[in-house]
Amino acid sequence: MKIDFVTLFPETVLAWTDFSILRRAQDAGLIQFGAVNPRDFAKDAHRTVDDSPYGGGPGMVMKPDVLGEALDSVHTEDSFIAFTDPSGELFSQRHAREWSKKSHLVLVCGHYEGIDQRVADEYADAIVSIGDFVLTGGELAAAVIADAVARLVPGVLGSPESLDEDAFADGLLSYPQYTRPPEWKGRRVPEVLQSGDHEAIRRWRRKQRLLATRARRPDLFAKAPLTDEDIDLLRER
Ligand code: JFT
Repeated sequence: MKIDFVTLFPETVLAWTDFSILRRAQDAGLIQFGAVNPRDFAKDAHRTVDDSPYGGGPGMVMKPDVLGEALDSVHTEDSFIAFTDPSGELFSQRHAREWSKKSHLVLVCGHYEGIDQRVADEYADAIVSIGDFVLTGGELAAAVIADAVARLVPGVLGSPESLDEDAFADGLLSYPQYTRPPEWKGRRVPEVLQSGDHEAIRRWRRKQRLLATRARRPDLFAKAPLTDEDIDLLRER
């Protein structure tokens, strides 16, 4: 799989894909990241990429001609082109799962007040926001999306079992994790995790996931399909 960013700040965005797990995934040939800079497609000596908005208002808007040429240089028939935008639909684990199956993902990061609407009208397969808060540009949002997608590409994570217990894998939050030492600042690791009783551990973890989801994310809990065992676990004291 290849993920290309269209961004005025290619080094900044690629810094987030070039360490740790995603660095190893690239070295192993599982995934490639690239970036094209719209400024390289500017037509004037000042390499202008933005202009003032029609109709007036604050700030600058990214020019469609320059951004269009940048996109034409990177996309193919097989590309899936996603724009980050604070007005986009909310990006979720469902998008991450779907997009991890694409052969070529192009993530368009705008800056300033935004991008001329005609660029998305012409090219966008999806327009997404990473959350209900406001950033200065699309770069951080695109890096977040690339990270969420790339870790789902087969082989990128060492063991595929670790995906099953991700928050959201089955609509529940994750259980709490502990490692040595068994006591720290007077706080003890739950006894059951040191018991070696794998069935008891499985039940404890499932219960923790149910309780955490009910307490912190009632929206997810309301949608979660509960088994008979789940009902029993929630009835226990
Ligand atoms: C912000 C963004 C996302 C996402 C793309 C582009 C320009 C700056 C801006 C800020 C406020 C209003 C434009 C972007 C985001 C998010 C994404 C751009 N800006 N208009 N902010 N917050 N969750 N995804 Cl292009």
